[in-house]
Amino acid sequence: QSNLGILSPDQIELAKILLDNGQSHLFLHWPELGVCDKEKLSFFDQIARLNSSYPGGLAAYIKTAKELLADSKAGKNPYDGFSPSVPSGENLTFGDDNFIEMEKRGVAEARKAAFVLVAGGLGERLGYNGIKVALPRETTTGTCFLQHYIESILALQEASHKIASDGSQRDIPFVIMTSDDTHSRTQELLELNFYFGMKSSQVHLLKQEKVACLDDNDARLALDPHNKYMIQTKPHGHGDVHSLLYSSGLLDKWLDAGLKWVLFFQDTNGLLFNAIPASLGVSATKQYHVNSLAVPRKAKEAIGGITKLTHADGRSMVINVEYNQLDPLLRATGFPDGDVNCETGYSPFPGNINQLIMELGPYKEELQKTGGAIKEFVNPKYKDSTKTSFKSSTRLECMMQDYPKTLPPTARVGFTVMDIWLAYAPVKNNPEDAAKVPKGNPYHSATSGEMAIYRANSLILQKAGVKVEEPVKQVLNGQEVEVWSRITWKPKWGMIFSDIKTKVSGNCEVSQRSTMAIMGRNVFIEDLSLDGALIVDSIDDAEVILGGVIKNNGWTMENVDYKDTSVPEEIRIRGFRFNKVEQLEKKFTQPGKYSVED
Ligand code: UGB
Repeated sequence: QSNLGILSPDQIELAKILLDNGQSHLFLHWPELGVCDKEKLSFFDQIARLNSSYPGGLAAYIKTAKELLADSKAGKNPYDGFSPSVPSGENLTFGDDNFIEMEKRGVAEARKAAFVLVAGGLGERLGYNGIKVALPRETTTGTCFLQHYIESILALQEASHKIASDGSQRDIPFVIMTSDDTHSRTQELLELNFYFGMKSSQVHLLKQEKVACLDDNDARLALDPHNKYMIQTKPHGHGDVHSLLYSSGLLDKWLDAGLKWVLFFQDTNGLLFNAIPASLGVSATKQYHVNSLAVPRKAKEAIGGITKLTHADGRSMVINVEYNQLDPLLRATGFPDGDVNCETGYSPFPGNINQLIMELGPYKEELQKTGGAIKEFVNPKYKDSTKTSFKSSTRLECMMQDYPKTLPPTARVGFTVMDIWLAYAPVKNNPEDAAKVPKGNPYHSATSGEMAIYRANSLILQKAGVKVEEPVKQVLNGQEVEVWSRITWKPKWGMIFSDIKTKVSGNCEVSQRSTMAIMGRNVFIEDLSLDGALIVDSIDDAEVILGGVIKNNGWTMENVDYKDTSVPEEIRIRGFRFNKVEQLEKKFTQPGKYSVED
C-alpha cells in the first residue's frame, strides 16, 4: 500500500491484475516507499512488457498455466480420447517425372510466396556460442546458413520471375523471428554483409519476448534468483511466430500485394531449399491450406511424427505429435510395442521437419479468430512423485506446427514426404551427444550436417549423369560418416533438377578425393574429369565451360578433435578441417565465353 504513491495509474492497474491472480508473493519483500524505488519501477516496466506481449495479457497466461499445471499433475494425456493412425500424404521421389513437374509448379508459385525463418532459439543441445544461422553450412566455401537461405530465396525469386505469365516482378519478403538471445547478432550479421545481396527492405526482423516462469502448481510467477525486482523468464517456443506475424500487419500487406503462400522454416537445415520448390508445387496442386514437409523417421528419433488423430466423438486432425508423446500415446491405444520401425526400417509415422507451407488467405482468416495464439503445453520437472514442487521453475511453451490444432475439419491439412538425403540434415547436437547416438540413427551434428550437403550434391549430380565416385567411411568426432566428394554450388547455379541437368553434359567424372565449388551462374560441366580441387567464380555475363582432365593434389581432410580449443569453435565441432594443398582456382570478372581446362 505504502508504495502506491510512486506508481502511475497504468502500473496500479497492472498491480491489481497480479494481486487478483494470486501473485501477492511478488510484493512481500518490498521495503517502504523511498527504498529501492528505481527497482520497483523497473519491475513494473517488465510486467507491462510481459502483459502486452501475450495474447490476453498476464491474467490469461496465469489462468492457462493453472489449468495446464493441474492437468499435468493429474497425469492427463493431452491426446485423451484420440486414437493415432498413419495418415496418407504425398510421397515424392527425387528426379522422377512427378518430382520434376512439382518443382516447376513450385518455382512458378514462388513469386507469390513469403518466407519466415524462426531463429529465436539458442540451440542449447548444440552448445555453440554464437547464433546458429551464422554457422557455416559447409566449410568448402564457408557460406553461413543465413547467406545460403537468402541466396536461395533470391534464386527462386529470379527463376519465378522468368516464367511469370503476367510479367509482374515482386520481391519475395523474408521474415526472421529472433529473440533477445539472437536479435542483435542476427541484425549485425545482416548489416555487416549487406543483407547478403537482398534488399534490406525485403527483410523484416520480428523479436519474440520470453514468458514468465512459474514456481509452483498455483502458477505463482518466479522471481529471478539474482534480482528480486525481476520476474524470471524463459523462451515460449517457436509457436510465437504466428502471433507475431499477425500483430506485425505483414499478412494484410502480403494479401494486398497478391501473395498466396507463407513458408516457415528452422535455423540449421542446409538441405531445406532442395525440398522447397517441389513441396510448394504439391501445396499448389493439392490446394493444401497447410502442408508439412516430412521425411522417413526412425522410431523414437528425436523429431516429431506426423499422425492422424481420430477422436471417439468423430473429430480428426493430421498433426505433429512430439517424439516424447508419440510412443506413450501408441502404447496407451492398443500398440503395446509403441513407436517401432516397420518393414521399411522406419517408423510408419513420417518425421516432421518443421517446414510448413500455409496458404495465406485461410491462414490470415484463422489468425483473425485466434489472434495467432497457439495451443500451449507445460513440461514441469517435478521433485518427486507427489508432483507438488518443481526442481526448477517452468513456463508455458508453444510450437509453430501446432497451428492446425484449432482448424475446422474442413481445412485441407496435408504433408509431403521426401528422401532424407535430399531434404533434411539439421545441426542440433553437440559432438559428445552425437557420438552417443545409437548406430543407424542420424547424428544431427555439425559433422553430419556438412557431410549431408556433399552427399546430396553428389547424388544430384549422379542423377544428372556425372560419375561421382562412391564415398569412403570416416570417423570424425566419434561419428562414422560417409565422405563424398566435396561438391558445392551457389543456389543461382541450379535450384531445381531440370535446371541442373541443363548444366551437365557429356562424360563427366569426379573422384572421391575431389573438391568442386561452383560460385557462378552460367557454368557448364562438359566432359570433365576432375581429380583434385576446382574453384570457379564468374559474373552472370560470363559463360564458363569446365571440361577436360583436371588433376591436382587437391584439398585433404585433417582430423580435429572437438576438445581442441586452439581451433575455432565452428571448425572443431565438425571434427575436421581442410588442408588446401593445391587447387585450380578461376575467377571471371569480364563478360565473355571461357573454358577451364588444366
Ligand atoms: N526457436 C525459436 O525461434 N524460438 C524459440 O523459443 C525456440 C526455438 P529446435 P525443437 O527439426 O526435426 C523442432 O530447438 O523445438 C526456433 C520441432 O518441434 O531446433 O526441439 C529455433 O531457433 C520438432 O517437431 O527444435 O524441435 C529453431 O530454428 C522437429 O520437427 C527452431 O525453432 C524438430 O524441430 C526449432 O528449435 C526438427
